[in-house]
Amino acid sequence: MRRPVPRRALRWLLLALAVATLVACDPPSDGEADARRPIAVALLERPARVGPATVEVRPALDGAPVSGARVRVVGDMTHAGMVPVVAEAPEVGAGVYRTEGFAFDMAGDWVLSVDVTYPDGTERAAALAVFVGGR
Ligand SMILES: [Cu+2]
Repeated sequence: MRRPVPRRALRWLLLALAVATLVACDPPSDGEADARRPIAVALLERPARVGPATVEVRPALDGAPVSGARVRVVGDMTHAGMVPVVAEAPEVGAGVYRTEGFAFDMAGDWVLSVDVTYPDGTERAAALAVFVGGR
């Protein structure tokens, strides 16, 4: 006589199927690159020097500039023991965002991490490596 499949095994099978479905349908998770939503990041002052700096961010969606996003820039040095520099970047023109109050406080290698929250709530990130010279 055939043994019935235990209820517990069935439950696990359903759970595994549900997880597999979620993974298959998952859009890129927050912070991942997304071909539909490229984010251009530029440092306006070149060469980069210790002191105030302006980071310009231009998020796009399907080739069009995006207004009404929230943009935040975090500057980190590539060595340990530094406090990150954090600045909000308000929109200064249609789809153009610039940091306010951002400054490099030490010469060396920096990475600018940009977090963009699109008006639809989607979060994406971009990064720019910058060498900062002394004053
Ligand atoms: Cu440093």
